[in-house]
Amino acid sequence: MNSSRPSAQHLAGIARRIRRRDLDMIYEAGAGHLGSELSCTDLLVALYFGELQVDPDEPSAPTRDRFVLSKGHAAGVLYVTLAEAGFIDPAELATFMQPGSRLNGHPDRKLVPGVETNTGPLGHGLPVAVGMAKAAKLRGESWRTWVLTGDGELQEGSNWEAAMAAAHFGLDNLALVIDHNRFQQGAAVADTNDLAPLADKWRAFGWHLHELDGHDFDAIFAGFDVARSTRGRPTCLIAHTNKGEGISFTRDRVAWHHRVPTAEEYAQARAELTEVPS
Ligand SMILES: Cc1ncc(C[n+]2csc(CCOP(=O)(O)OP(=O)(O)O)c2C)c(N)n1
Ligand SMILES: [Mg+2]
Repeated sequence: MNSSRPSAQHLAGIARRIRRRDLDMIYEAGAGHLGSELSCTDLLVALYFGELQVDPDEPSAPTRDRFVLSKGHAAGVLYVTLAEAGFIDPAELATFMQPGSRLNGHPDRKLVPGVETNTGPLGHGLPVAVGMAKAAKLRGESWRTWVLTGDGELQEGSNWEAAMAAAHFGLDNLALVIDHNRFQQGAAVADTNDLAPLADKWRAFGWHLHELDGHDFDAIFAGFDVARSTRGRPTCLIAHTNKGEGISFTRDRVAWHHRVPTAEEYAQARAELTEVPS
């Protein structure tokens, strides 16, 4: 474990703040993917505040680590995280999904500093990330590429072509994090087009496989360390998460994939997301 990383308690405070601002933003905008965003908040916090070598003052530095949010429908929580990390002004979050805003429902790399590639159509983040990691290898550069997909997203065949290529090229500078919350849009993944046995599939495709609790910062960092120390092949981290994590009545409820809270629901959710006592 990298001892220079912030404590789990500190990161839990950041994650709580991000969940709260994300909830506010979706309520104010009247749109967004609340369940999808709460599901991956802890993973984003671990990446941006404990792993990625990125600099908000130089977001295009050639040697930065690359992060691709392949599940682009969770753009809102990426924007809140980028604001918390200093890439964009927090005041701008009030423009989320408004006409003329840079903060669209899906992220745009030409508009938002820190966004590495446009996503939204599922199944394209991993293929793009394979290209990034291959480019780093060709140039002999040591930056790393990280990509976060949904689990339902893995039903897209493009992921499996990319998985095959990444193993073929021996891309040990590439790590895939799967937000395995067991739900997609409108239904459970297992009832739609089952991925099981998911871990065996990645092993069969030549990846190093590690499973972790996607809401436990120590476990997430242990997984990141596995990815960084694996040689000769890419690493897949299956992060076991809960869709809607952090608010009691959105957790594991598929309806909250993209539902907007009523005034009463918003008040209850806001009360649950109080400050973490220091
Ligand atoms: C190619 C494509 N098909 C359909 C959609 C519509 N869509 C947006 S989110 C979603 C479900 C994604 O589920 P999952 O990957 O499990 O993400 P989660 O929200 O659970 O993290 C779908 C089908 C899309 N964005 N792209
Ligand atoms: Mg899912």
